[in-house]
Amino acid sequence: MADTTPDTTTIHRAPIDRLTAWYQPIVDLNTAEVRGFEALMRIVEPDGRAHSAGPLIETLQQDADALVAVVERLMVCIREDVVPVFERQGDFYVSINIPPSIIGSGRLRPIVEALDLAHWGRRIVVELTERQALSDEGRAAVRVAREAGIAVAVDDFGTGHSGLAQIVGLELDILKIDRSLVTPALTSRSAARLLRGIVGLAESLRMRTVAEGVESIEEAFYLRAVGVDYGQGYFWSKAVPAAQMSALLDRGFAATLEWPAAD
Ligand code: G
Ligand code: MN
Repeated sequence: MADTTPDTTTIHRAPIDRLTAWYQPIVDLNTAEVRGFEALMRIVEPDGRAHSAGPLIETLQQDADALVAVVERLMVCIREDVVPVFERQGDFYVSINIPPSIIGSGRLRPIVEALDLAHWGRRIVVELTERQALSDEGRAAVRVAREAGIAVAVDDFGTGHSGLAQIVGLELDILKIDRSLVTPALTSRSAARLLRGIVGLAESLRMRTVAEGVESIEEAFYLRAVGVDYGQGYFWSKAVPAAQMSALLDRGFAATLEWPAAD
């Protein structure tokens, strides 16, 4: 009798091949220049509509080979979309979200080498969530990434219910402050103190700060005033297709440095 067991590799491969990276700008709060992009996976329909790849990737969590295929797809996008822009323009980076299990198990490095990305290491930043960074797997991933010359960012900082002391113990480059710490800081004195404390902590650890989920000019001005370095969020831009990256780098967001005049 013929074996009718579905081949899970082909089941998973088809949607993975339709994944593509879109890029959300990370903006210098002082100059309004674009300093980086976070690559976010999207599924683009034939009619051009794009939706998040989050739910698909969620279903693959237990399937290491499928996750590696997603990471491979992401790195191919980086190679095609971002390296030509790296070659043309200095001083910006791309950040990527990769499961720490894939990094720690040594399966990232061969992909990076096959795509000749190793020498761009300092301009490729791996984001690990606070929770991931503090797990055993996460610590191993931080070590492997740093050995490969890749920078590391803590994502969603403030949501991990973790000990600060442990974050301090890891050598990290960038602290991404979660939106849940940003929004209340404009209206609550204690939340504002907490935010200022985090900025001071990052400064003393020589970590750059990125505020996530910035949606209004009030938030952008406040974050600049308390010394946060960079911001990311709908206030400036959603993730855009690769073709728009160069224009954003050239143009920046200078208009957003001015408080709108009352009319
Ligand atoms: O935590 P992480 O950096 O992975 O989050 C990226 C996600 O945040 C993306 O799915 C993106 O669509 C979403 N996002 C980006 N900017 C904003 C914003 O300004 N507000 C909110 N609520 N979500 C945002
Ligand atoms: Mn992220």
